Amino acid sequence: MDRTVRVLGVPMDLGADRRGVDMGPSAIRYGGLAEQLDGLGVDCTDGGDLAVPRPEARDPDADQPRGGRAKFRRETREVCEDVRTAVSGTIDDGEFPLVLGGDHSIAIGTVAGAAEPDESLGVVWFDAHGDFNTPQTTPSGNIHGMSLAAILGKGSFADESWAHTPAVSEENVVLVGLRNLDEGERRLVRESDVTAYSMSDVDARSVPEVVEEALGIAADGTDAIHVSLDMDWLDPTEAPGVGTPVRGGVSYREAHVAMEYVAERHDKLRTMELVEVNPILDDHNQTAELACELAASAFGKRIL
Ligand code: NNH
Ligand code: MN
Ligand code: MN
Ligand code: MN
Repeated sequence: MDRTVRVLGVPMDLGADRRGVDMGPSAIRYGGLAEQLDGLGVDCTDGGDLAVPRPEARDPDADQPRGGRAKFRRETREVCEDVRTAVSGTIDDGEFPLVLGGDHSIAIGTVAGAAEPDESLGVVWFDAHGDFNTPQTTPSGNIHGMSLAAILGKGSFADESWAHTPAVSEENVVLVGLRNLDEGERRLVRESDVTAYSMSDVDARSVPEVVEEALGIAADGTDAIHVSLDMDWLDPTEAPGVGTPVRGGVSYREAHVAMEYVAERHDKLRTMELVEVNPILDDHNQTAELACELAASAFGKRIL
């Protein structure tokens, strides 16, 4: 890893029901992120945290899309526009943006910032969930369950230029490790041209095989790739500190192997984010520490 990593914290919890995920960036820093990267010889700077409004001070339904619900849409848009600016500025400075959430709605901003004009961007989305709801299908109104659909311009996101990023085409989007889909988003995933690997696929094959294929699809013909790691991708025994845990996730070692494959693609990797760490629900900061370790694997740490 020759580039300097710039850590960007986004203490965002407007996209999820459970408060606490806003403390994710602090917990990940406290979990030893800079030390892990320094130990690898990766230069690391800290860009600090972006400002996020407090939910109590806002009305979640103030600004709603037609025929649907997306709570705190206006605030999410403002935060994601700031994330976009911070990420694209980091890239312009020749550094590598490592974005810390916060809930997964921030991916809308990360991807918008990662996508240079006239380029194409592949995305690998490691998650128990599809994040493929639209304001029209969502059962919760929470934007963290819609972020990938937003990036792809599904439903009423088609008209929302802050969210829809045409540099990302479905053919180069891959979901890995799915095990919890709402009915409406399930249909959308199946009808779309994204590649989706469920946990059943991972079981039938293996993490190395599936992840290598996923990275290949994201990299195929694209200028760069973005890796989005929702910590609920892991089994809750390894990562209890997440807002919406789902049993049956990948193991500690499988997650590391996956990130080792990500490191093999460093020539193409443009941005990465670690999201959904909720220190209030965590056990002795174990999930945040694991996020740091996984970042180290993604930046080239090897056992031997
Ligand atoms: N699918 C649910 C929703 O739309 C939950 C999404 N929760 C996540 N996604 N953590 O990664 O609200
Ligand atoms: Mn730029
Ligand atoms: Mn997610
Ligand atoms: Mn998830």
